[in-house]
Amino acid sequence: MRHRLLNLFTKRGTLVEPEAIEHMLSQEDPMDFADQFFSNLDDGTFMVTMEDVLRVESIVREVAKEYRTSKKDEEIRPPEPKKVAGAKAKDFHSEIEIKKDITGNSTCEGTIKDFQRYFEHRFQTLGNMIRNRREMRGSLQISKAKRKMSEMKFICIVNNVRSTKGGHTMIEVEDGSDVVTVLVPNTANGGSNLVPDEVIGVIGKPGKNNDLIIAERIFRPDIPGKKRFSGCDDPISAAFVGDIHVGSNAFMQDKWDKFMKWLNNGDEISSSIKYMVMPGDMVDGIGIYPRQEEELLIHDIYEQYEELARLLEAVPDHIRIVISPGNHDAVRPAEPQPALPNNITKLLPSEITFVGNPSTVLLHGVEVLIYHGKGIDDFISTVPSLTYENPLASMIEMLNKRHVAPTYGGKTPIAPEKEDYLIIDTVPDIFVTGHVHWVGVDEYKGVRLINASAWQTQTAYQKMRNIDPIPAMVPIVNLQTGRARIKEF
Ligand code: D5M
Ligand code: FE
Ligand code: ZN
Repeated sequence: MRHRLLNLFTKRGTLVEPEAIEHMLSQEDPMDFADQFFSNLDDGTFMVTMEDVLRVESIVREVAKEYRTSKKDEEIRPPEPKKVAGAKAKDFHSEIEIKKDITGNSTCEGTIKDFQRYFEHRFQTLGNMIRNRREMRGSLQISKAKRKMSEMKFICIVNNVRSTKGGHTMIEVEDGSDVVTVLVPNTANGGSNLVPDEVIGVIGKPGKNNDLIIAERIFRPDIPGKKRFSGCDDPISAAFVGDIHVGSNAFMQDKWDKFMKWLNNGDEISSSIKYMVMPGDMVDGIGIYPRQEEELLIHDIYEQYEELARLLEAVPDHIRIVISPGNHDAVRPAEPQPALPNNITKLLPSEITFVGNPSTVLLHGVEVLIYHGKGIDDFISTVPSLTYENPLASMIEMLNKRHVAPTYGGKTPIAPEKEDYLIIDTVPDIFVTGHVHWVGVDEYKGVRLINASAWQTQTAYQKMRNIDPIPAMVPIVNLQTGRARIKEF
């Protein structure tokens, strides 16, 4: 049976993850399952993953369910009119499911053992993703690869990165078996944008001595193929509202009021909004940067959140709010950050869903990866081609490396939890960040990328650092179609 199944994939020229094959084999009728699977799979899928199988399986199940219920209904009563034309977000129930979140699962004490376990988990998880790439088949441990006289492949974690005078890159890497230096010529495929502590695959050949390897290709876990947007059935949308910075004297009250007015007596778009996702920096906080007190209007952290509560009361009741914290919020700065604590959330409207940073939530079944975006600061300071002018390019790097903040000891403080919650282990439909006070929407391999603007004008501190914000903008994504737009206030 396994053979027949594998043959099907070979005929289509598609690769398949071992896990996905096992799952198919566990079905009642694997060949029938495979037929249904292929008829629901995007053309051009290069590598079939477990995720693809589960996604198609759920589509098939939904269709079957719909077919069954519609059959039954016809016998009893005429079909109901479809709720689409003129339907508003308030006509639909909200469906929020938290898929991944550190909140309540934090165990780390920061011991040496914690660090070992943390990096071990990162290396295993991302290493397995890379191992599944056809090109990386036949990977060896570094200790064995070092002894090869011809082409070799291995999977490793990058210890450090430096540029050579000739414009090439020299990295030191390890995999638990050994450490080796790899020269990455500027012509090597995938060789740019290397950062410390990321997990990569290397294809290379021996250099002049056993302790140097010359890379020909560098592999990243990336997103194999293209994600199909798993749109919901209802004609609703989600708005992304970042970096409010309540308490700052640069908070834009007038623009916020304009936004609330539009939400309350709005047009077709505003009345389609069912969810408001808020990726951090809800308040300005206290003592976050030097001489911040000179730029504060509210000097008490609790009063800042009380003022936030007043602002959020203007949001129509049928809109469900999801809040995750940022580096200005009242929770530990080390990532993953747990959700805001009780003494803060009790000040805020009770229907809000509080999650950690980063976290993955399903809104009406649409998978949203929420990350404040502190990791963008590290990407920009370590990779020359990445800038604050286009932070979406840094988000693409995160998806490529399947990690939101790989570099330990940079600008982003990281807590070594048992598992690496900063890994992007499943491919989201929407990936949202804030932090850089910029706005934009884009798409990478089927994933909607959003940067969620801010509600703070340029502060004196930002002026000094040459940060020019694009505030008072609201990206909105239609959760049925995936279409994104930006509303300006
Ligand atoms: O971030 C506001 C802006 O400041 C945003 O564009 C990122 C930038 N920023 C914040 N921290 C740093 C560091 N450490 N280096 C460089 N740029 C930074 P906010 O989090 O609202 O203060
Ligand atoms: Fe901010
Ligand atoms: Zn921030």
